[in-house]
Amino acid sequence: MNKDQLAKIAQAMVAKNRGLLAADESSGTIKRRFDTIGVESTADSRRDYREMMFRTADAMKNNISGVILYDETIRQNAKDGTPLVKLIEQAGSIPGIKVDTGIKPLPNYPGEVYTEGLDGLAARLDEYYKLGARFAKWRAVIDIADGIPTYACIRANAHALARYAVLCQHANIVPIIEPEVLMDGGHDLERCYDVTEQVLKIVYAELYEARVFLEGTVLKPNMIVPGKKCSKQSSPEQVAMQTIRLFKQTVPVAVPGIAFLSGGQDDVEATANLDAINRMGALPWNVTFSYGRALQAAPQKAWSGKTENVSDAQAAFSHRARMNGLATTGAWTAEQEKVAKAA
Ligand code: 5MM
Repeated sequence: MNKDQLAKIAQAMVAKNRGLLAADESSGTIKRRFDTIGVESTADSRRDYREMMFRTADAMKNNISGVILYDETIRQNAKDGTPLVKLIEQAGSIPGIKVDTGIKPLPNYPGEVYTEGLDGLAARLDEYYKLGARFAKWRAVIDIADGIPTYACIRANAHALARYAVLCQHANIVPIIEPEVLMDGGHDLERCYDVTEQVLKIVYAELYEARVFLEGTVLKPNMIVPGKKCSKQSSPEQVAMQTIRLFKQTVPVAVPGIAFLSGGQDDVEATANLDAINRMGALPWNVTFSYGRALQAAPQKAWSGKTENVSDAQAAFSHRARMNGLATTGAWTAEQEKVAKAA
């Protein structure tokens, strides 16, 4: 294990003004996204769409520190034959790879799920390293509802995250630790706080027991937000205050950075919340984004599968990447969104 290399990559992933593009939608998820814009999901259409983003020079150079790829994408070439991984590297961004194989129902625990993918992972990581991946992602999913999550579910998922992290580091790949507490329900902000607190405490206990090198990791958590169906929604300042209050109690300062997921927040909301978090004063970690939907919704719609829409789609991607880049230093304002729209 090369600890210096791991620490250097982890720091680069969370550098100021930049963040991660989560483009690792599995085939089922990208098909659902394409269905909404009337595009058939084929290997070529998925390639064209992702190539459009990776060739958005200003966004990739200035605001995207790394891209999380799916197994199919890390092996694909652009239309002109250049490997997609090379496009990312040429822009000065870091290629990464999703290595979990998805969620399955957790036996004996109705309504709860467990993330799979540890079998054969060491060999897959060695191959991904050769293909250019320098970091990886594994997502654990924790739902909130009556009687859940259970301790058993959190513990099983945290244990898998720790096993994955160790294997990554032995392959010289930085593990992104993603324990996502879903925001789908009707729960309030306080309940999100309590569940995320339990999850983060158990995750860091498991990482400690597995002897994970924390300086060579990046945390990808949810923000502390009320469920989407909760009648009482929160302002960015409330979200920021509770998120930072909790993270100061649960995330060791040895962790170089926190890259939030958007989790179903709309794109401007995800930017405003990240910005408010970065206005909370000096923080012990760099705090940035690892957004999927909140970075891609606008360019996806603008693209809609048509070559003639590529420059509009790239402009939309560029804009969202720049807004989120500003939010990593607390320099975003709602005004900048309006100015860009008017232009
Ligand atoms: C891009 O979506 C990722 C892959 O999801 P599936 O395995 O379900 O296809 C997802 O893990 C994503 O990286 C995170 O949830 C963050 O994305 P959002 O859209 O929540 O920012």
